[in-house]
Amino acid sequence: MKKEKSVLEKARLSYKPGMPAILRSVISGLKIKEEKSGKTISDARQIKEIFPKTFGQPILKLAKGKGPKIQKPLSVGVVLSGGQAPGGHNVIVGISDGIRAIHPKSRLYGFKGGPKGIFTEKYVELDPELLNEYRNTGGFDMIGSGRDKIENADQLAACKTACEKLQLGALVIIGGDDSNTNAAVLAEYFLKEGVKTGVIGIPKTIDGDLKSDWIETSFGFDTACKVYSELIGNICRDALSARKYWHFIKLMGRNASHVTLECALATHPNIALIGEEVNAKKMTLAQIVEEVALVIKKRSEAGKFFGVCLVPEGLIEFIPEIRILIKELNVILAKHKEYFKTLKLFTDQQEFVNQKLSRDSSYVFSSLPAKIQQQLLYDRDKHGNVQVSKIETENLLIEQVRELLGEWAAEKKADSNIIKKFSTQNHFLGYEGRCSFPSNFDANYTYSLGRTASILIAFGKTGYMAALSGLTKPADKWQPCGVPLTSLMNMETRNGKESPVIKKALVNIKGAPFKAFAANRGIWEMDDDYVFPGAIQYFGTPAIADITTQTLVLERKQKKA
Ligand code: FBP
Repeated sequence: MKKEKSVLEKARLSYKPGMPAILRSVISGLKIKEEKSGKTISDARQIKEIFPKTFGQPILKLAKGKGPKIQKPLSVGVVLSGGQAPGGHNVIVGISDGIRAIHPKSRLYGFKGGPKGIFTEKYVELDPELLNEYRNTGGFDMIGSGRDKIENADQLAACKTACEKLQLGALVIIGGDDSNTNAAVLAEYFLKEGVKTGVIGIPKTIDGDLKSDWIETSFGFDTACKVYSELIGNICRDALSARKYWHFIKLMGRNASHVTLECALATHPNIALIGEEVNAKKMTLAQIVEEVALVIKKRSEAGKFFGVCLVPEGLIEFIPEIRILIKELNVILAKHKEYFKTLKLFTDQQEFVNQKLSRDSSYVFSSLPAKIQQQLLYDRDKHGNVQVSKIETENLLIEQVRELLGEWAAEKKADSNIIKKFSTQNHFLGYEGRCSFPSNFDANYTYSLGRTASILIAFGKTGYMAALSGLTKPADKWQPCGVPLTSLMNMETRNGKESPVIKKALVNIKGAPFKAFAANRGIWEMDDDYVFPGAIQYFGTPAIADITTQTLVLERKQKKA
């Protein structure tokens, strides 16, 4: 049965994504320039030891020149990994169009349900007709996604079998930092084993924390921030109209606070907490609570019993005492995984971890509300991360702020209205933004990433991430590149052991986006200077429909200066 399509979906299917002019050239008219050696971020010695074959590869830039004559069709596999991000389908469509432009008989296979699809050999052939149904759409439903890791010997060997059976010339892994770490591991393993499949990564995550000098942004960040900013703007206007609620809005972004920062720049809330600043200032939970309560007090003294406070979901891990607690819990839960599973009652779990935690952490743990304690004990994801989207940080803040305001009122440090009129609404904006139709920026970016990957594949590259630079320019001026995956890596403790991983790019508090925020937040605290971005525009003047994030614009400006 044919599925009903919305009016917008039908219109988006025929949108022609913008792409770098050079990607329109035939492959025989293209060459790859090697720019400079892609060094690792840090821990070069260990990374080189672990990745002897892919370490130290150069940065690649696509240029016009005499290119290869591809006589044989390409055979490529693709997998979506991790959380959804707008534009995933367009990457796949871009790869398909790209490899078919190189050779019309090329074939594309989609592994289903994430990396597990590779090692369990669950795949589907993606023909152009099927792909036409997904052009410029949101979601990952074409082939699904998953958070499985490709790390142990059996999984690596099973990937080898799958790729060899399908005679894949390349495998494209569309994912975040963890998934691209897997891509680096697989590329190295395939070279070591003499497998002919190259591995190419694509930078995906709404969190915006997979970036470097060469990877200007991850796809999905632009759209997700625009969706959240629209909703935050609407909430600001509601707060301003009703003048009776404080809205606490938790925003996705497992670690970094890029999403919160971008949404703050786009909407001017009264308060926006930035995890990286909390970390730099080594703020305790009590200090954060006091900072928020002071703004509420100042506004109430001006007769404003309403406001909007943005809370990044990763905040909790930036609070030094809680970060230490989480680290200890991660080790305890990894070490005693099987035993912990047998503890069915929360009180037993509480008692068990309290015995194992250090004295300080046990104190911090016990001082948290039971609900938060419970949420901190939820299963880690497949990469050993605490699932911050399940921790109700916004409610923790509301509870603790309410308590402090109550104390101030009781001690006559504040008018009693401060507590009487403290009425709150809590929100969590996360999943709402991950499967939206990609903005024009993301539709163009993802399609171009897919096309870039197809060129890297045709040139037989492996261990690279497809990238585009110059993203604040119109799409036809973007520069396609290849960035060595190992150049993005450092050593970190994961599941209690030192491992090579792609380093997360956190908010730089010396960077231009944070500085722009810090310069204005004092004004936004008291003045109701809210901005209402409205819904994403997919058609119309490029000045409205094609704009990208302030984060990208400010960062690029800073880089040029
Ligand atoms: P990726 O890093 O895989 O892109 O996922 C990011 C994210 O959307 C986070 O913002 C969020 O904390 C997490 O996924 C939620 O995970 P899940 O989809 O498993 O609930």
